[in-house]
Amino acid sequence: MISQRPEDYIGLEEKYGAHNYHPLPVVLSEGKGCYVWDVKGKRYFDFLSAYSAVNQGHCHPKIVAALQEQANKLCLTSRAFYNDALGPYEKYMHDYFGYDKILPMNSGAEAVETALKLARKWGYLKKGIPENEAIIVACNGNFHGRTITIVSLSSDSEARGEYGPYTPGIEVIPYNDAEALSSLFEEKAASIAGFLVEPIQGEAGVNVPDEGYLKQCDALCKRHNVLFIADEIQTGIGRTGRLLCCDHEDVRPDILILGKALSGGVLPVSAVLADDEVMLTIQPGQHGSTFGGFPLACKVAMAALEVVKEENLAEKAEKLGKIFRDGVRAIKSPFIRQVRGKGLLNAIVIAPHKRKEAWDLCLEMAESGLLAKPTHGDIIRFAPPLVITEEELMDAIDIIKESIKSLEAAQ
Ligand code: IF1
Repeated sequence: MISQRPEDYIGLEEKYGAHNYHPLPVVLSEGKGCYVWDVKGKRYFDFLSAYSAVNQGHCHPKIVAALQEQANKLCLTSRAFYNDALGPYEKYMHDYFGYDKILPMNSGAEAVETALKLARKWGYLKKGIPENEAIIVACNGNFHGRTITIVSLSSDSEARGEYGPYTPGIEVIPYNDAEALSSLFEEKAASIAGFLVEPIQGEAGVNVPDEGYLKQCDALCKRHNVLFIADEIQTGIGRTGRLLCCDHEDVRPDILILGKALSGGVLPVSAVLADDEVMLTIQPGQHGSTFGGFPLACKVAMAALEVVKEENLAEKAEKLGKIFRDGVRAIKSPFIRQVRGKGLLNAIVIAPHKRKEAWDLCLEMAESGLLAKPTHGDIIRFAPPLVITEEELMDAIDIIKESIKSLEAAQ
């Protein structure tokens, strides 16, 4: 179909696709750097970055070249055989992140599931938790993916409703409350294998915990022999101004979960990193995936990580994030209740005004050439590719300001 009518594409999705999303009415057809273009050729700033999977910018030439070169050589062998891409990739990841080993997967949810399986295995084989009694602790407001075990951890009725029966062996505590973790450990540490946490809760609305929270939780985990499991799928790979969000507090997770921008937004790549004591609890035949760590993903991920280093994307996110928050905070409006975030993972909490809400503001900004989407109700996440320039960022802030002012004016 070659059509420049958005409604033609929307109609096809409506008729032939599952209705598991409610997208903004924009039909995209091209992406480059921090920009995307719709089927009519209109250009937008992309301030969602596919939920932080496109940190390196759309269609980064170095990453696309790596994909093209490998795609013409060898795409997939399965793990039934060795190949000449996986070992070098695994060493690259060892050198880059400083863990003994990596278990490569595809989607973020698969990596989270893998981390939970590793934690339970370690709990039984190393910590001596009685079989089938291991507990995983998660936080209220979490988002770790969409599988049945992961939604069993969720406190969001939208994400978990009507998917029961739920996986047992789960405790959920308040986020940003080390005391709650301490009390649970006092009561049940002997059966707890792991504590799973997002260093910043993305979906919950860019919930930034108090300074020191991660450090306190890590210390509690060490004291009670519980694995500290960091889900850095959204906050990792430079997004919050450091390579990993845990780096802001010098916390080294026992299990590190990566995804999204590990791939440069080109194909699904995720990974679980851990040291031998944890990683080697899984023996041959006890876990795997057809595409996990396939040659295409290995080459793409190495290129994606090289770009992060070569273009100093974490440092850029740190600098530009401060400029973004200061710029938006300077917009005086009854719409803006709070501006929060770290690096280039930010959010505006919208106070509904004259019956106009976050969704209306997103439609207004789309009209003016900036794409962002509300997360829960009244919170809009702003997460551009980390390759955005300061000048482009200032232009984007102007669009946000103009959109807010035009909504204020509207009755
Ligand atoms: C959707 C949310 C964001 C994640 C963290 C694991 C995963 C995600 C911290 C799973 C995925 C995506 C999923 C996508 C929308 C988006 C999302 F709104 F769903 F919650 F970013 F906040 N851990 N997040 O953020 O990774 O299996 O998707 O590769 O499901 O609607 P995945």
